[in-house]
Amino acid sequence: MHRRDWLRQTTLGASVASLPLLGAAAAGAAQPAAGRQLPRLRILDVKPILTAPAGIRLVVVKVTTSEPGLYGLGCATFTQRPRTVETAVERYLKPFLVGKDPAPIEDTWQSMWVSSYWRNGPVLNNAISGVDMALWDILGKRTGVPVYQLLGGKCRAAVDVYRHASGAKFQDVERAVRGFREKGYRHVRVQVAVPGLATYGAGGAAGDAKVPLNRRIETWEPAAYVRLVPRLFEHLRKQLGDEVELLHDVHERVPPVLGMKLVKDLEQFRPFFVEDPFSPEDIGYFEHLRRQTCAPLAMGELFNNPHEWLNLVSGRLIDFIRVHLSQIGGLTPARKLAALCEFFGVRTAWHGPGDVSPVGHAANVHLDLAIPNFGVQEAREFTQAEQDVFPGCPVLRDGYYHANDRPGLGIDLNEKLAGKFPIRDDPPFDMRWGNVRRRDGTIVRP
Ligand code: GCO
Ligand code: MG
Repeated sequence: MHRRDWLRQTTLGASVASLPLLGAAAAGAAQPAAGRQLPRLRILDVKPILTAPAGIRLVVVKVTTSEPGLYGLGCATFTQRPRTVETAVERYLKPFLVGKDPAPIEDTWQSMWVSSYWRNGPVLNNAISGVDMALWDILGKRTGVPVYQLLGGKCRAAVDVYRHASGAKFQDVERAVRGFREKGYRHVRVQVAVPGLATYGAGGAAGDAKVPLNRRIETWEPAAYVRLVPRLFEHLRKQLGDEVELLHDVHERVPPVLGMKLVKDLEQFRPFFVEDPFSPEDIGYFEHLRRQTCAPLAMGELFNNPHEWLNLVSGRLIDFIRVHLSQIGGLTPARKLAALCEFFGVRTAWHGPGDVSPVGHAANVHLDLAIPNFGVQEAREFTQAEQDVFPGCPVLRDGYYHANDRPGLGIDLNEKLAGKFPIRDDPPFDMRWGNVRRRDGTIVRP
């Protein structure tokens, strides 16, 4: 075949599957036995399902195929803007995907990603993630293997996790850590409230309940917090010793230079990692911090765009990548991010609190099992209602998340029951995030 004919044929946009193998076929060479081809299926439906069995607004996507009973589930949870993701899936991805083959996952990801021209944002990435994870779930079910097997198989038997301990006083946090130790946990995140201030992860002074939610101010001041947290760690190391791994989340709530000071002051207490000392907008500070401390640094739950992690990872400026899988577009980009991190000594600690659906937690666990550079996984105990709505949730035992080794992601969805836990639209989201202010009224990054 002439090169010109080949180019004309390819540039005329023949679909991927119809491109002939160049040369070998033309040359009539003996063909190696073709691999077992998956029979061609069609995507029949792409449906966003919004539910809140634990009172947290969750979004999952169900992709149904032309094979009766064969469908996949994916997490698309952007809990602060769930209805926007619902619209992105329902009005844009569904008409774009119905009729297409669910098998070419990477090609489908790439075409969804560029289909909006503008890309790498939280709403569209979550919508894409819902479909992407569902396609991996379908492929696992079709091939009869768990998704971790499709990703290269297990590198470990189970996934080491961390839980959240918090309190108003040091003794409260200490008691909570002891509780987790007794249950077999080795890693515990510790947060303490700053008296009189609304403190991330530890409650503290809430806003005035008489004021309408959208104008209810929560007050925060960074200096008191930056003085208090090292004293918390000192107390915990004295009372609990060195065995327990202690983590802390600064949650980007302090001016960058105070974030640097806090990390340096915590170094002597051997934190497992200190998370989000800076906001994504201030990642330029990491190279300064890195030169001054070897306290392990974790970053990434707020990332949507590869530009946010490329320099941090390739510059070895962080030790743990914390992205929220659906906020970057799902399992397909996350497995590549994990591979990139491997080459720069960065380990994973995927985002895993309540606003990741149980399907998202299952995807986290499958990826955690299959990558050599796994660090730790943020975990939570699923409520009974969540376990009923999502049969097959990852199981917590002895401080580990365990996958159930069923085909696909191993998790299902009881749609009827999910309907019994509709998300709240009034208010449409947790408005605290935009209402945290300094005493002088200055808005604070939450
Ligand atoms: C964490 C996070 C969460 C976020 C929440 C936002 O480390 O788990 O910081 O607590 O604040 O996911 O909706
Ligand atoms: Mg965090």
